[in-house]
Amino acid sequence: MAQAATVIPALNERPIKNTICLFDVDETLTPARRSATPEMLQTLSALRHKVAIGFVGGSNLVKQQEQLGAPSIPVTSLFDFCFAENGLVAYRMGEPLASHSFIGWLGEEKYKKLVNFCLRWIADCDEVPVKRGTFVEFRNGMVNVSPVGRNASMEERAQFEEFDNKAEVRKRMVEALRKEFPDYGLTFSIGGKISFDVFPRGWDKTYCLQHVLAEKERPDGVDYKTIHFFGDKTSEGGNDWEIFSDPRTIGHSVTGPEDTMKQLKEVFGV
Ligand code: M1P
Repeated sequence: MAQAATVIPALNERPIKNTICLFDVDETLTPARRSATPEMLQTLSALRHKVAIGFVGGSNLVKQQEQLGAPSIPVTSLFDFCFAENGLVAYRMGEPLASHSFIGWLGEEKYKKLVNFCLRWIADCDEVPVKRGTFVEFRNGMVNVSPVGRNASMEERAQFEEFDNKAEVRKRMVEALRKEFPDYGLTFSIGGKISFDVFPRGWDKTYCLQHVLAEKERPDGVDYKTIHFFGDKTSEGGNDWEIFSDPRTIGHSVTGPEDTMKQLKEVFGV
């Protein structure tokens, strides 16, 4: 993919005009928290010769670099558009775009109350099988909250996921947060396996579309009239739902990376 990236056509010279494909990351391009396969990277490279491509993930760019890039290959060189944290952190052709911050939007006082409530709730929740570290991960565009902690190992992640499928700790915690902070204007989104994301209403994955649609304002910019989105959490309540069902996109629901490749072959012949 890195070699092919050096010869890709300019955005306004891609053979299939005015078209972009956006992808969720976990369980769409890669298994959750794991790396993309060489086959997937090859498919994306072939696709990039036909249309513009981008990813839009809830995680931060560091994790997307680990999953999609390589030590010597920046992920920002592999996609035309990289939208980390739902597009709150955005790169276009390797260059950063303007970003907005969660803390700037919410303010320190409200943020402190929110975090204190989360930490108390987790401390009082005895049923979680094990607790590790980093129960609240502060990101630029959101906060990620995990009752087991983001330091959990792969095995502990799987254990928590199985436990939470029955216990619904995250679901109950989100209900408690909604009740406690009804006037904060926040969305709570259970998109992964051990955590949930907290961000201002509207800062879901549709946030990234403003960057895509702003392309036409650039000199020689492309007016993206066809925006495909591929994701696995496309049912209502999933963190792909809003962008999947947005009238500006054509949504594709996938069951995993293999299915994404299958659908790309059907639609684009790559
Ligand atoms: O991309 C989906 C989610 O992936 C992670 O969730 P978890 O660690 O719970 O599986 C997080 O990075 C989360 O922010 C993200 O939405």
